[in-house]
This record gives sequence, structure tokens and C-alpha cells, in this order.
Amino acid sequence: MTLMRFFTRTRFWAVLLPLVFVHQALQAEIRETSVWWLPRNVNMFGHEIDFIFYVILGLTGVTSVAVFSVMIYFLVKYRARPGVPAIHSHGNNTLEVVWTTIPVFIFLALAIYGNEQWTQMRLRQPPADAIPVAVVGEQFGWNVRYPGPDGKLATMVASKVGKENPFGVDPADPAGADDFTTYNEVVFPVDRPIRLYLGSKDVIHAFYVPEFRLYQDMVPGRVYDFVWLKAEATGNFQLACNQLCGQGHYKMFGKLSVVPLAEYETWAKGKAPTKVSVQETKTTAPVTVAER
Ligand SMILES: [Cu+2]
Repeated sequence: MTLMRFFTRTRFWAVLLPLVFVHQALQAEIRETSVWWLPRNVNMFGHEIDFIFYVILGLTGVTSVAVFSVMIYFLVKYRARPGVPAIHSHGNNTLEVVWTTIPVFIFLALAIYGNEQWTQMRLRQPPADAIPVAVVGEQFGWNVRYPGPDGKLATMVASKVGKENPFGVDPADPAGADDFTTYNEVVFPVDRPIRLYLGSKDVIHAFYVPEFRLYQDMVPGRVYDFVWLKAEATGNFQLACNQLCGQGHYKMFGKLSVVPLAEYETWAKGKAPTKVSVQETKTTAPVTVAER
């Protein structure tokens, strides 16, 4: 009774409802599209992931409606009534076999399909024209390394990743001489495969972009070189860390843009270190440190 009075007589709703609306407005601010449903998908692999999501949602949705309908019907129909004797059921073998066999085949189909999609996403070699991009998480931001005109990234060695060398590269590596780095700024060209090299400087972080349907934990001491993607549409997204990685976790996010190839090339040219600055970097600081 006291609880009822709280809901009906206090200003509970007057306080709660505006909060709900403010929360939704903030959500809309954070997400580019679709506050109520899945964010839009812009990755090549996302179609299959969304497909299996809808299949599972449909199966479990139909099943739960059916189960609850039968349950409520039986609750009412077989309720205790004076003078009506109880029915003692000892099971039904046919029913048992049917409702065990059908789910077995459904789960098998889901497992086989899911396994095949995972193979495509993570076990297949990325296409040869994929642009390599290294992303290394740290408390609390993203170090990003792009190849220069040679299209090659310096080799990343997990054991060399550290405070002063976020990408774990050898400063003498010729492939890395023209690499350039950004901080909390990621730009990908549309319709071009991107091969990621993911790592962490300190604690576990996670590369997570809902619009790419892509999630990968980054455990320190490893380089993840098997994650790749291909964006099919342009747009601005957020690369937000999805592992609680410390007190500043909430602010660990980078701007991620997918742009036309020409725009990407212009952007990269503007970032690429000139020959002179590479020489300077080599003599003054042997290790490339990400820009702040
Ligand atoms: Cu993090």
C-alpha cells in the first residue's frame, strides 16, 4: 500500500518521465542513427551478423510467445476448483522426442552458420589490397598508425610495445620510415578492405564500433593481426573502448570517419611526414611517439 501511494501520490512520475526523455536525447546525441533499434550497419560482414540476430530473435520471440500463451491458458483451464479432480499426467514420449529433436537441429544449424561466418571474418586471409592500420589502446586513448606512400606498416612486435613505443616497431624498419600516426583520430576509405593490427600498451581495452558489428578485445602482450573490415558507406562514428579499463574509461573514444577514397588520400598526404622530418625524427628521437 505504501509503495502504491508512492507511485500515485508523489511526484515520482513527474521526475522520472523527464529523466527518461533527457536520457533518450543524450542517446540520440551519441548514436548516429536508431536509438530504439540496431544502429545502421556499414561493414561488409554486418549483413550476416544482423541476419543471424534476426533469425535468433524471431525463433526465441515465437517460442516465448507460444510457451507463455500455453502456460497462461493451462493456468486458467486447470485451476483448482471444488469438486473437480486433478489430472495426473505421467508425460508423453512423442512430445518429448519432438520438442527435443527440433531444438537440436535449430542449434546445429545456428552453430554451423555462425562458425562459417566467423571463419569468413577472422580466419580467412584479408584481401591483398587491404590497407594495414595499427590501433593501440592505452589509458585513455587510441594510438593509430597508418602506412605512408609505400603502403606498408612497420612490423609490430608485441614484446616491444611499451610506454615510449606504442606500436612496438623497430625504428630502423624501412617500411615504417614513412608511416604517420594520429591520436584519437581514425579515417578509413569506403569500399576498401582495412586490415587492423590491434594491441594495447597497458591494460585490456576493446576495439568496438557497433556500426561495423565489430568487437575485439586487446589484451596487452599480443598483436591481433586477423581482424579486418570493409566499410560500405561513409559516415562519422565513434571508436569507444568497450572494456572497463580504468578511471578514465568513459573518455576513451576516438573520432572515426569513413570517407571516399580520394578524400582519404588527401587526408593521408596531409599527415604523412616529409622526408626531412623523418630524418630529424631519426636523429633526435629514435622511437616514434604518437602525437598528442
Ligand atoms: Cu580502454
